[in-house]
Amino acid sequence: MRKLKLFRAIIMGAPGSGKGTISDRILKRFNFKYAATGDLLRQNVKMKTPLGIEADKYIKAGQLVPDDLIIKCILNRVSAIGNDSWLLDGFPRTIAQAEYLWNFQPVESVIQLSVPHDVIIERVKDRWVHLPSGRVYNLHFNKPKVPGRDDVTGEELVQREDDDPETVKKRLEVYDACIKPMADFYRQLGILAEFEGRTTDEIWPKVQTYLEKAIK
Ligand code: G5P
Ligand code: MG
Repeated sequence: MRKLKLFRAIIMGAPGSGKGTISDRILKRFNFKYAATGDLLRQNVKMKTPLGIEADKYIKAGQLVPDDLIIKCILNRVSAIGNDSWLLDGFPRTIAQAEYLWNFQPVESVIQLSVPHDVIIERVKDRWVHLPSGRVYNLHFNKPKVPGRDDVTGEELVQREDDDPETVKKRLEVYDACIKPMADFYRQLGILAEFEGRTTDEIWPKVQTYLEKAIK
C-alpha cells in the first residue's frame, strides 16, 4: 500500500462508467479513505432513514437527489474522515455541489472517466451489488466466485432498482446535462484529469500512472 501525502480526489463519470470499479483498484494500491454517495444513499434507503425515504423517490426516477440533502450527507462523512486522504465517488454531481465542496475543502485532483453510452447500457444489465459494502460485480467482467453471493461476506447480491434500461437512459441524460459545467469548473482550476476508454482494463493503467505521479 502506497503511503500518501495528504491528497483529496474526486472520481466522476457517467452512470456505469466504472467509478466504483476503478475506485476499488485505487483503494487496493493507495491509502485513501473512500465515500460513495450512491452507496451511502442506498444504505439509507435500505434502513428507511428519513434521508433514505426522501432520496428513494429521486433514485427510482433516475433523478438527482436535491443538493441540500446530499451536501449535508457527504460533508458529515468528509468531516468524519478528518485529516486523511480521501476519494469521493459520485459527489459532486452539480455545479452547486462542486462549488460547495471547494469552499469547504479544496481537492487536489478530479479523475473523469469517459466511456461510450452504448458500452454502459450493455454492462449495467449484468451488474450485481453487495449493498452493505457497495462492492460491484458483473456477470461478464468480474463475476462473483459463488453466483449471487458477495466474495468477502458470502451475503446475497442484488440488482439495483435504478438499473432497468429506462432508468439508466434517464440517468445518462441527467449526467450529460450536468457534466460540462462541472468539468469546466475543475479544468479552470487546473485539476481535471480525463481518461477515455471502453473497458476498465484499458482505463485503469492510465489512472494508476497518473496517480503515482500526482501524489509524489
Ligand atoms: P451512484 O450510485 O453514484 P451512478 O449512476 O453515478 O450511481 P454507478 O451506476 O454506480 O454510477 P459506476 O460506479 O460508475 O456506476 O460503475 P461501476 O458500478 O463501477 O460499473 C458498472 C458495471 O460495469 C459493474 O457491473 C461493473 O462490474 C461493470 N464493469 C466495469 N468495468 C467493466 C468492463 O471493463 N467491462 C465490463 N463488461 N463490465 C465492466 O448514484 C445513484 C443515484 O444516487 C443519487 C442519484 O439519484 C443517482 O442516480 N445520487 C446523487 N444525487 C445527487 N447528487 C449526488 N452527488 C448524488 N450521488 C448519488
Ligand atoms: Mg458506483
